Amino acid sequence: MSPENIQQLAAIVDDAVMNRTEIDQIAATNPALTMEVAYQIQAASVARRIERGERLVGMKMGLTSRAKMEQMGVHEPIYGRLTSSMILNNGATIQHGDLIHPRIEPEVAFLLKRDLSGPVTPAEALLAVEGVCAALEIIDSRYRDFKFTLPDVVADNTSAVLFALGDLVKPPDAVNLGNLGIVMEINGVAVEIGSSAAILEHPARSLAELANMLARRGESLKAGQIVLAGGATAAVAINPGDHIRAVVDELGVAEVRVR
Ligand code: OOG
Ligand code: MG
Repeated sequence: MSPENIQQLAAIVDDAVMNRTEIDQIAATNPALTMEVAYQIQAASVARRIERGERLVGMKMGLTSRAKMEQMGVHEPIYGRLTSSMILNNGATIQHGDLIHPRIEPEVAFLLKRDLSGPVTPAEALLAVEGVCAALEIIDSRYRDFKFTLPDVVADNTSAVLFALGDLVKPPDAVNLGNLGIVMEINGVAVEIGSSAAILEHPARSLAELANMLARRGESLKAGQIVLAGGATAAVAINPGDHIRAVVDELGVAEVRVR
């Protein structure tokens, strides 16, 4: 695909982000949309956000749990980029009307103290981690009916829109990171129950896989960045009036309210 085409498709997804409008899947009309091209479109669309003054604050993994893969019908981990405009304070209230068809999922986040370049093992990846915390990610695919192919969702920055981190940050070796119970509650009712073990069997594997996928494209993680390891359960649609809490064993709570 030509650089002009990549820029054009990046503008289409970026405009959909800005205008909160649904678009048709781009793979359907662009047979040349390989995964490689999809990551180039993602990078170009996020570059437009950076030009508007946003900062890159980290990266996210997606489709790292069986629950998420089955929900979306897509079966390979992917990554996306997190910018400063996506960060919510823990407990923040968001406006449902500002989003298209938002869903929420409980996650575990890493805060990096060192640069991290693949190839690395999960154990090596953990040495770059300062702390881990509970997180909630709100995803809002720009595609009609939240339906997409793998290259589509990569081009759409893996549906990223907003996320909140819990207040409690612990060193990774201070918690049983490979098997933390996770409950997502909406208005006091447990709607999803899972474990950090669902995230590629251990969240450190997700972090290492991210570094390794980035290395194949000549990129790396940087000290100070946030990494979302991927939803541990299926994502759930949110509605005005909802109060959502991700309660993670040993790591406390990340929460968001919807107006
Ligand atoms: C793609 C984003 C997946 C996760 O944690 O698995 C994701 C989607 O489901 O729309 O963020
Ligand atoms: Mg996610």
